[in-house]
Parts: sequence; structure tokens; C-alpha cells
Amino acid sequence: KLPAEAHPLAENPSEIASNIAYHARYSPHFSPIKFAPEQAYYATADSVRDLLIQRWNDTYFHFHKVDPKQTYYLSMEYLQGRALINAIGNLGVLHSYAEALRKLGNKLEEVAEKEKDAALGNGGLGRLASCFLDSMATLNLPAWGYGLRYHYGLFKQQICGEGQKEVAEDWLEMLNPWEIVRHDVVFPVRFFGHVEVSPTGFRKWVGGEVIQALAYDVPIPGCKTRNTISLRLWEAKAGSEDFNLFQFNDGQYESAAQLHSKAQQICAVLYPGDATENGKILRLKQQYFLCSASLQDIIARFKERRCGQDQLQWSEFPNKVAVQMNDTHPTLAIPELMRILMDDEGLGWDEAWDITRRTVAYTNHTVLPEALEKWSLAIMSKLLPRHVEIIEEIDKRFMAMVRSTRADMESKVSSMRILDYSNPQKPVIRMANLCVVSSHTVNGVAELHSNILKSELFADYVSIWPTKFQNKTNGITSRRWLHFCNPKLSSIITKWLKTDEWITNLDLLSGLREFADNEELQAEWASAKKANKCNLAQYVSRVTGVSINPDSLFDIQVKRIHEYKRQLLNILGAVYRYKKLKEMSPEERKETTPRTIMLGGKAFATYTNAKRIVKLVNDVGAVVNNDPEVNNYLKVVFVPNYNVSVAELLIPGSELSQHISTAGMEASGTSNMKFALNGCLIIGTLDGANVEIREEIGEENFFLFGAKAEEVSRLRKEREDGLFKPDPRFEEAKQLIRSGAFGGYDYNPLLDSLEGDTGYGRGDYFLVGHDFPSYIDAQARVDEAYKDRRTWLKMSIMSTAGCGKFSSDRTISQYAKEIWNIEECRVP
Ligand code: 26R
Repeated sequence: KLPAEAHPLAENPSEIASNIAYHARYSPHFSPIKFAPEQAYYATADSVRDLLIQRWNDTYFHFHKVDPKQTYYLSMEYLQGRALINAIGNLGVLHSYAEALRKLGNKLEEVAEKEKDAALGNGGLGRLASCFLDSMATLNLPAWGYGLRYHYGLFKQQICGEGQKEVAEDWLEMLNPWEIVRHDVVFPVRFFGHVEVSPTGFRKWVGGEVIQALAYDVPIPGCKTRNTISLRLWEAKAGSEDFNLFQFNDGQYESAAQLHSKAQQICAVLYPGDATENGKILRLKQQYFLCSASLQDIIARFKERRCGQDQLQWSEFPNKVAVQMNDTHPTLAIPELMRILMDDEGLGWDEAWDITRRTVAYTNHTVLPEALEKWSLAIMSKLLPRHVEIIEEIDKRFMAMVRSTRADMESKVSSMRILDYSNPQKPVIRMANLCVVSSHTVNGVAELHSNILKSELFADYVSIWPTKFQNKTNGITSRRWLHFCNPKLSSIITKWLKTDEWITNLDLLSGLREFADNEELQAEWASAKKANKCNLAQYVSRVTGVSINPDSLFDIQVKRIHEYKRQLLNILGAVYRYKKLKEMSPEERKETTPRTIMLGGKAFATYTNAKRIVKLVNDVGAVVNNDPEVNNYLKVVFVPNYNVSVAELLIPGSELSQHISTAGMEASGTSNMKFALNGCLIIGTLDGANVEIREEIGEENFFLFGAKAEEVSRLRKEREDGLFKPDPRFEEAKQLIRSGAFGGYDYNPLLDSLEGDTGYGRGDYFLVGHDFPSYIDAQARVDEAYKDRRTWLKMSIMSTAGCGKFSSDRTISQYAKEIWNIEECRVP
């Protein structure tokens, strides 16, 4: 029975309950027969949206009135996950909503679980963008995100006999209650066509196909503030005038709606496969679509806020607008801004260039050569002929500048310039070079990574622009990644710190240090962890059928599957542990520390070795978990379909997590921060942000192993020269897999990638063989430490206590001050 009336801005439990009931009745998405969790979810989300809309509009109008300098974060990816708990939590009405739903006969957690993850991203880069939005809103910064409204986000991962299977996931299938379509915000975006030159020498891009970009806004509520900012996602559309009714009535259905189907392709999927030429064109279309629509929107807003002024001061633009490019994916923002300023607004090159350079900044997220985007000049010239002219001009002027000011750098010009003619048949555009040349600031995402950028990847540019390069160590939002996902630990922290201010001032966590030895805190800490482990064990049993022992050490590695992240090192370690357990007597086994090793993560659909690793983990698990001699001491579980919501379950229940990439290769990592924040100890290499985490929490609380970044190139060389002597334990582990102990699949090609001399792959490029013995030793130290319960708990508390630095609030404050030059703009 549902109460009938409702107040739209209810904030106490009974008002909220009637508001939810109102939506169940009057904005229904289902037939009016039941009020099960699914129906309750949509009604609850609708009621939360009522709360958000006023704040959201107030924020927009406040920014409009104050007209501060505003940041626009351009990203091809956002990994938002679920929105419900986050929204009511940030609004401070979590308990009222829980109570309201109880009144209606539902449980908030069950209702919240009905929401599908918004997975418009692949991994770290996309999740970082989402954490950043949360911090921008919470810090009351005038800032917005721009992205694309993919219909199919990241695929759903199913595990079958062959390993990973990718299945499309239609997250928009049943209405998305968190978006509002802005039918009045539409911009044309052109593709193909040609450049026309007027008699006066003016250049204009014409012809081709024009697709409309339509805005869908997602509200991003800040924590403990009314500020609610926007994530604006563009949808591609063709107009009714593009529909050829005559052809349709003539039975030519496909050609009648040709532009409609082209428009549909643009936002169909996140990261369409780019092995084919068609795939490349589509990905480039997506990138340009984001850049063009967003810049038109930004410029429209710049003009709107200046209406009444008879002469637009374009030189003011960089004082009002900061554009941050999330990796090179939105690089086309550079030539697009130049094109609009010159061709549409009539500015000269120098003025347009000055404005563009003062507006855009670039964040690099990887040094892996295969992930540095290069676009074929031929493809780009077809799709974006005017932009190619502009890029060529930037390239030409850059070379002229270097040659006139730095004659000593002549030999570097060909590798620094934007166009790469090293293969004259197939010239390419180096997007990272275009970004570095055109941005006022370039940043890396952890201390070590930024130093590698300065000393290697971008070293030559540093000598020209010594102050252009910065570091901004990544961070995570403490709201989603501790307060909401781990309410038990969160309450304990609030109790011991006697305040919940840590939620928006994470440095306060250091106050836990003085209690790290306190027996009472340790007992509470342990009981929260135990409860989270039981919760996780239930989930694992439900999705995999494997029952795991909540008293074993929960050891987790979850992230995209990639050779540099070395899931293979983890599984070889597990195989080695299995072999040793088999060799022990029953009495000896009883002395060991029982472990549950969990791995999860998606492999890119065409990445063969990554998919083999997924299969290997599953195959090892099938043997180990069913071996009655050892399965009380070791379980190996592959957790399928790792995503934001699964992470929210795994991380609070983790005790050890693995961040074991080859030193120098993981730009930062952000899950390392999430695990440590939740009191999980880290076994890891000196890579990415691990270095800084270890510094903050203390080296005695971190299980370190492996080569250092500066040793890697020498070690690779030694390996190539046949100077590497493998540890017998490494050989044993590989041999057991090669012997067929884990089923009939041929793992030789995968394992051969770890050999120096097979001619296959790059000869253990990722140094698994080199790091294996120190990894096994570090794992032995973990086993010993776990036996001493109090020391372990102390280390766990010290991990949480040391994580203040890794708040994305800190990261975003630094971007605001040191790159964007923007200030707080709080809604009164
Ligand atoms: C262009 C294409 C090949 C492509 C390359 C790389 C598409 C997407 C990526 C994703 C990369 C850039 C990424 O996610 N990098 C991760 O960024 C995180 C946030 O800064 C880091 O924590 C993480 O170390 C890094 O791998």
C-alpha cells in the first residue's frame, strides 16, 4: 500500500516515502501491479532527482551571474558506476532514504543494486575523470565535464570454457533517470567535405556530412554543499530534414535514413575496434564529435555571458575558460578552437594561437609506446581537411621556432615535430606532440611518471619549455571509495576521530595513527573487516559457485588485464604456492597461512595474451579449488565482470592487494589508493603512485619487491644478451603449467613470452622472470606478518591513516591553483 500525496522537496523519512510513492504512481516506468526493488529503484531515483534539480539550476545560474573562470574537462571516458547511493549520500539524506524505503517495505541496499553501472570508460583514466567530477563539485569549483553518451559502454565479461566472452550491455535499455535531455542545446558537427578559398583568401570548410550533437546532462552533486555541477554527454542525431520521405515511400528504406544510421554509429559503442580502416574513422569521428560540440558549447556560453557587450574581447577567453584534455583523445580541441576563432570569428593566426595556447592543457596517462595515439594523415585529411591544414601550420611554425631559437636542436626536430614522415608512404600525426606544443601545461599523474615524462618521453621539449611540465599525483574520492562503500569502517573512523570531517578533509585520517596500537580500535577494525569479508565471500559464492573461507587471507588483484600489470606474475606465484603445498605433509600444511587469491579484470577483445591470462587463472582455479588435499589452504578465484560496483564490494573485504607492474610502466594506478584507504596492505613494486603511497604509510607497512625503474633498461639488455639466470622456482612454476596440470589448453605460447630466446614476443619484456624470486620472498613475508594478528591490524590502520594525500580533492585543488587558475564559486 502506497501513501498517496507527496511534497517534491521532501527531506524527512515520511515525506520522502510519500515522494517515492508519488513517483511510483505518477511517473511509472512499469505496469502498476507491484512495488518490487526494481520499481522502487526508479521511483526512488526520480525522487532524488527532484532534490537535485533545484540545486543544479541554482548552481548553473550562480555561475552565470558570477561569471568566474571555468574549467571544462574533456574526456572520452567516464566510469561513473551507480549514482543512487552517491547522490543521497552527498546530499546528506542517506539515513532518511533508508528509513523511507523501510517504511515502504524495501531495503535501500537491495533497491540500489537494481541500478546498472554507467560504464562509459575502460579503466583508470575513465574512473579518474569520475572521481575528479565528484571533487570539483565538492570543492565548489566552477567546472564541468564533457563526454559522449555511448549506448553500449564497456562490454560485460562472461567466463566460459574458452575464457572471456564479451557481451554488449545496454545500460540505457530501461530509461536512465540520471540524465536530462536538453532539446535546446544542439550543435552541428561536420565531417569530410573540403576547404573553399574565397577571393580574399578566407578559408572555409564546407560540404561533407553534418550530424547534430544533442546535450544530455547528468547532475554531479557535491558533498556537504549545494553545488551540483554537470557532466554533459553528447548524443549524435540526424534531423527530420535529413530523412528522405520520398525515397522511403519508394521502398528505399536504407538510403532514406542514411544520415540517421551514420549518426547512430557515432555514439553506439565505447572504443570501437580500430583494427580496420572503418574502425579508425569511427573512433576519430567520436573524438572530433566530442571536441567540436564541446567547444561550440563553451564558446556559446562565453558569448552568452557577455551579451550586451558590443565588441567581444576574444583575448578575455583564456581568462574565462580552461580546457583540460584527458590524455590525447580530445586533442582535436586544439585545431577545432583555432578553426572556430579564425574561420568563424575572423581572428588572425597569431591571436587565435595565443588564445588557444593559453586555454588548453594536457594530461598524459601512459608512456607505453603502443598507447601513444598516432593518426594517419590520409585518414585525417579525408575526415577533417581544414584541421589538417591547421595542424600542418602549427607543425611548420614549431619547426621554424626551434630552428631560429635553438640551432643546437636541429637533430631533434624530426622526432619533436607533429607530423611524422619517417614512413613517407604513410605519414602520421603524433597527437602527444601536438598536445605538448599547443598546451600551456603538460602533466603526469604521479611523481615517478612525471619525472619519466621529463627525462625521457618529453625530454627534448623540457629544454625548450622548462616550466611547462608539472606533476599532479592522482587521487580518489573518499566519498565513494570509503564512506559509501565501507560504512562499517567509516563509522569506526568517525567515532575515533570524533568527527566526520575527514570525509571532505582526508588529511584528518592521520589522526588514526595515535590509536594504531589501541586494542579496542583494533578489535573494531578487525570486526568491520571480517563482516566485509563475509559479505564478499557470499558474493563470490553466488557468482562463481566457489566457497571461500572468510578466515583465510583475502588477496586481490583487480584491474584491466595487461602484460605490464603482470597478472601472470601473480598466477605463477599461485601455481608455485600450490606446488609447494602439494609437496608438504598434512602437518606442514597446517602451519601455512590459508589464502584466497582473487583476480578480476577485463581483457581488450583482441588482446590475445591478455585473454590467455584470463583463461589460465580460471583453469588454475578449477584444479586448485577442487583439490581436497590443499583447498583448505589455497583457493584461486577469477571474479567475473569486474566493474565499479564489483570494486565497491571487493575493496572493503580485501586484506592484501597486488600492484605489481614492471617498474616505470604504470603511470600511477588508482586502485592501489582505494585498497590502502580501506586498510588493505599492498604488495607492490616501486611503480606509479605506489612509491608515494609507501612514503605516506611508511615502508614498514608495505611489502616491496622487484626491480627499480632505473634498472629496467639494463635488465632488459642483460636478458637480451643471454646473461639472465632464471631462479629454479620460476622454472618450476612454468614447468607445472606446461606439463598440462591445469588442463589441455596450450599455454606454451603465453609462457614463451617469458623466455628470452624463443623469438616469440619481446623476450620477457616485462621482467616477470627477474622479479619472480623477490616476489615469492615478499609473499613469504606476507604469510609471516598475517600470523601476527595485532601487527597486521596495526599495519592496516596505518595504511588508512596514511592515505590523506590520495584524496582527489587534493589533486583537484592543485589543478585548480597550478594549472587552471580558477577559484571556488559556492552557491549561497
Ligand atoms: C588510444 C588508445 C590506444 C588508448 C590508450 C590508453 C585508450 C585508452 C588508454 C587508457 C590509458 C591512457 C589509461 O587508462 N591510463 C591509466 O590512467 C590512470 C589514471 O591516470 C593511471 O592511474 C593508470 O596508471 C594508467 O594506466
